[in-house]
Amino acid sequence: MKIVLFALAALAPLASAHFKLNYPAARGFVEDNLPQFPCGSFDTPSSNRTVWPVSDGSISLQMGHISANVEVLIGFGNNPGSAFNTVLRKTFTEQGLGAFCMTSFSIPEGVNITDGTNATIQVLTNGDPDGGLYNCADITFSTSAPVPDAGVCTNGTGVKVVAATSTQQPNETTGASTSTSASASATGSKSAAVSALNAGFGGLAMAGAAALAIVL
Ligand SMILES: *[C@@H]1O[C@H](CO)[C@@H](O)[C@H](O)[C@H]1NC(C)=O
Ligand SMILES: *[C@@H]1O[C@H](CO)[C@@H](O)[C@H](O)[C@H]1NC(C)=O
Ligand SMILES: *[C@@H]1O[C@H](CO)[C@@H](O)[C@H](O)[C@H]1NC(C)=O
Ligand SMILES: *[C@@H]1O[C@H](CO)[C@@H](O)[C@H](O)[C@H]1NC(C)=O
Ligand SMILES: *[C@@H]1O[C@H](CO)[C@@H](O)[C@H](O)[C@H]1NC(C)=O
Ligand SMILES: [Cu+2]
Repeated sequence: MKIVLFALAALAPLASAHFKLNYPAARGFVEDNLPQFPCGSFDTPSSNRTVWPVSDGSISLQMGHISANVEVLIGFGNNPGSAFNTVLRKTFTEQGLGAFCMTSFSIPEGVNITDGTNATIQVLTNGDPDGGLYNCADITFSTSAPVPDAGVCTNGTGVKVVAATSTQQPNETTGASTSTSASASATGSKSAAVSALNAGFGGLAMAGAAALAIVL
């Protein structure tokens, strides 16, 4: 299995891209530091917060792995530190490379949000054999937040969401256990690998999926 993962990494240059939080704007982005809890090495809130809607918000990512688990948490206040205690979207599996925009966020019942409430969104993903990746965005809630510019919130061709095979947080699992191959074997079929092939991820990703299918 390890050998296959190394082969995948060698085949797919995008695999090193991990993931990127594009909207709301991340505190910062240093690719090599994404594994650093809680915010990919950016521990200080930005003074430049994105005004984000109280209902029907969206969060736009760039995905660099053919499959990754994703979870979205939030911490309220000016500086939640590492206390991202409220789940905005529980763990699911995303498949496909490129733009991925999650939509229809709303604040959980019982949380008291008013115009001007500050908070920080934490996006967790896996996708790497070593486990969790983190990126955070500082926001100010507003009932009159502007909609994101055209093109900010889109999905790439072949990007899709499926139920996660694990309910664990993405930083408690590795990409290897939740990859296309894992879900294919868990469901007792090759359907996930086949759909990856059909989704047109490109020759490199197809070669990787084919390698996994042969091992299985
Ligand atoms: C502040 O954030 C906005 C929206 O993300 C961005 O367009 C702008 O460049 C940022 N300004 C600074 C000084 O960081
Ligand atoms: C929210 O954060 C901004 C700085 O980013 C600050 O100016 C403002 O006072 C904060 N709002 C509250 C309610 O603390
Ligand atoms: C919600 O927060 C606002 C501002 O802090 C406060 O005035 C209001 O009483 C709170 N509402 C509830 C139901 O706690
Ligand atoms: C992107 O795809 C996901 C999963 O199907 C979907 O929930 C989301 O609404 C899509 N985003 C856009 C901008 O259509
Ligand atoms: C994973 O992230 C959650 C949410 O921020 C955090 O509570 C937990 O401690 C993290 N686990 C690890 C192993 O870092
Ligand atoms: Cu990665």
